[in-house]
Amino acid sequence: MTHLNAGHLRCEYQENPLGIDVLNPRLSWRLFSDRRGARQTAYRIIAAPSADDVTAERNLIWDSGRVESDQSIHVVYAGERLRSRQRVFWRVQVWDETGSLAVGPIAWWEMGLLRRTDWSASWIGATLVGGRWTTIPAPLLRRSFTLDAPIVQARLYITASGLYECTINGQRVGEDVFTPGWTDYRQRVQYQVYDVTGLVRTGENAIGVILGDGWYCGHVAWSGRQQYGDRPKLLAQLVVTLANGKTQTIVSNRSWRYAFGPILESDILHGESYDARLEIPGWDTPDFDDSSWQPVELFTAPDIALVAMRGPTVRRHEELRPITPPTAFHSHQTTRWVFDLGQNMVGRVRLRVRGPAGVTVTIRHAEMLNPDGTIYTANLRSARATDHYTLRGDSDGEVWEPRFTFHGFRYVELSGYPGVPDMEAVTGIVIHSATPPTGEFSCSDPLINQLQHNIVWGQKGNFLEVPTDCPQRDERLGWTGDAQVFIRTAAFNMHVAPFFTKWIRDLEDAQSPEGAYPPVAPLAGIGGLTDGGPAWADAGIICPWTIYLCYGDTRLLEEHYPSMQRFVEYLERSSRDFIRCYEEYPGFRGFGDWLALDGSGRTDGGTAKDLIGTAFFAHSARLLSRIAAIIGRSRDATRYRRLFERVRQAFITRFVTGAGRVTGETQTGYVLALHFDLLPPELRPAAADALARDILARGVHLSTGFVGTPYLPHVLTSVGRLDLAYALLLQQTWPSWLYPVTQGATTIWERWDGWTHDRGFQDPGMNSFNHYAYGAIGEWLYATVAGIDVDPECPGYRHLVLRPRPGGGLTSARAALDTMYGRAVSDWHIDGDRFVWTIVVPPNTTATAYVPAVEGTIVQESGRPAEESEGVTLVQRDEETAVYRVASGNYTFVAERVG
Ligand code: RAM
Repeated sequence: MTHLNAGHLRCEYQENPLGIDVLNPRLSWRLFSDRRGARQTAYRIIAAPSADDVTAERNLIWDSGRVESDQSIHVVYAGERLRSRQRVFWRVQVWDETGSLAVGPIAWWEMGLLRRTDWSASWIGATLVGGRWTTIPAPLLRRSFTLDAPIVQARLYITASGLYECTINGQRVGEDVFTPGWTDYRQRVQYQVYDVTGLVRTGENAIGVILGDGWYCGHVAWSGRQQYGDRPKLLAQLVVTLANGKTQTIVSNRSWRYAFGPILESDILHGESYDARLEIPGWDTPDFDDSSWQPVELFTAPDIALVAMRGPTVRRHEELRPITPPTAFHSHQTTRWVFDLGQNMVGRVRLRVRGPAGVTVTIRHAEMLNPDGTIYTANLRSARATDHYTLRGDSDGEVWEPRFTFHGFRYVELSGYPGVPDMEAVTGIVIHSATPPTGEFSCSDPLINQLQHNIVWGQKGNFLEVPTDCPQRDERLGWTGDAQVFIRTAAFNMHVAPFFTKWIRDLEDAQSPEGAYPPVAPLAGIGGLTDGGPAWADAGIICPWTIYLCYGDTRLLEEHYPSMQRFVEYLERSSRDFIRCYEEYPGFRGFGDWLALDGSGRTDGGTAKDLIGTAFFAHSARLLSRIAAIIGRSRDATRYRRLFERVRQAFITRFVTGAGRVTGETQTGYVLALHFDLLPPELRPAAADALARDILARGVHLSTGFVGTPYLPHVLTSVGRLDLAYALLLQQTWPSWLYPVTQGATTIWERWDGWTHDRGFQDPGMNSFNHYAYGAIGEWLYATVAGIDVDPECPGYRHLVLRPRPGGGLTSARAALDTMYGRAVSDWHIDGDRFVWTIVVPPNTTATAYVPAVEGTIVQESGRPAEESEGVTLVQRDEETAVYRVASGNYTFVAERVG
């Protein structure tokens, strides 16, 4: 009898991926067992051209043989060389420590088009180009085609410069939106692959594509349109395998025709205008007569990489309904109806309306309301964020949702609405990258639970194709600093490894020839700045490192290692005596401690830029040294370790007094010095005291910005001031995490004082109410309050550090996390004198469990002395904690004071 199961098969993080271009994909699986200590001792993987072949173990293209190993994630395929379009079926067999065998289900992956010559399609489009500030209608492209025999299978390989939405015989292909995604189109574009076997048929067929401007030629940030090219273009290749053994390929080429239809304008920042009277019924079906349409234009293929997707696509997710009936604002000309969806969200509105043909309903979007209840749009800057729908006049009503735009909003204003809209008139469609939820956090304090909710919604709203800063104004860029501070929190809330795998490549694409990483990736919309400066550019090291920690991904480190080296060498060259961004540095000295409130009104805070620069130089050098060691470059590891020591010494000499004071005496200065281990050990207590004093002197308030805030609670915890970390967390007056919560925020704000009860709105020139950076506190909630953390020596949660640190008067906290190995849980509550803690350690992992137990406390597990319990070994006991090594399984520890 075996209690072991194997399942959850993944290839390159994905379930049965269709269209990958990784030649030696990595395979992962999970073990399922209730038994304590369940772990893998050996595996065998077989792969074959069909599921039947796998079952019968014949025609194998790979048989790993039995491998004595506990590795169950990222096992590299080492079979026959993979070809374009090949589908591979695979299965894993797993042996556990009792010798039991489990056989997993059969999974597959399918290769995309690996060589340029696999593409016979041409780039096509329409004639209109518009201008830098002038938009164009969205062209419809189509052709009919005949399939001569019954169909076995059909695949669509498709991409665009711009955005596409494809239909075959009038039916939508897939559910993705904003495809093919955002990359630096001057260097690379992604294609998608769809199984369209069910959409094509023997005989006459039609394929239709609507092209949108998207990031390629629509407005990006405040820099106008046509950042990459002048108009949208399509590349599509439909490959149909017929029952007669032949393959028929339909490609985008000269034979297609185009026309303009109902989408008069569609722009990510400005919105979409749709005139339903201009719809062309049946345009994407075979019977349609397109003789009045224009032949498409043909374009030479751009000399860029055509790559399969690595990250998730963007999808439509949940739907939000108004929470109250709309409020009406009447003026002599029109009535404006304002709806409240109850949640600051990102996506768009589905409109329901009934009225005469030719009536136009205008939809505006806003995150906040003015004091008079009208919508507040000043913070959108130049983004119009307005959709228009002109009715066809259907007697039973019309439903419309825009295609190629998204907005950041909680409030929706309708004007021009015929009659009185009811609650059904508006539905919010939430849109973001398909990063499945992996984490849950909750505790006994409802305000902190709301904070966690706000962090998650900030992530949803800003993980749309790339990690952006904001989703509403004329910006929405992949700010590297923001991504770097939030990535760890993001990796708790959702499965973000593929999302960052893709974006880290964008970051490398954006690296300057000198080796600098930019402030935004993809690099667009911000003019010529190529060095993001301290804490922004360093995302190029911190992000791959964090994905390694959370998902055990060493390949990502290997792939980007040369780029990371170029960056650190750039820092060496551009610093002076190891001081980065020294005062006279001629280049960009960085954004400072962005939006900290200790800078006398300046947005870059009060912490010196050379201090921040040198601290991050040290940090990046040290991380690179660790990365080098992990991927087997021990000489480099030594070299970068020495570099770290030198930068550290320069930091001490330049910024630290003999009494442990850090120049400038800002909280962020102390936080960086302590967190990056830049101080002589004997000076740490003095520095920690100075930090604590400053917090207290401000009435238990932080003064940190984007750079210092994420590390602040960790630093306080590590220097023995958990009490202060909790006090800051629970602080309700601004600046604090909970102040916006007490003001009804449903997302994280860009600024501590985005709105205050005494001053109202901050400068509308930069005041987003959906900005995840300060949401980086989420990591501390999971890792310290609830107590689930990684062990850097055993990344990917192969060994978990379970260490809840109760405090702040909380009586319970719980976190759950879907790791690569399965679900981990840490769930504690205080019950009188008892600390009750339930943990789940996934199969094939181990954990170190720290039970808070002061001297004189006895610790039991499932009703017996913990150290006698199965799967539990006492490692250490001190005045505060009992530390156990724990095998996989479920446990309940109870610590109770005796006497
Ligand atoms: C603003 C945003 C963004 C930040 C940059 C420096 O555009 O606040 O989040 O990274 O400035």
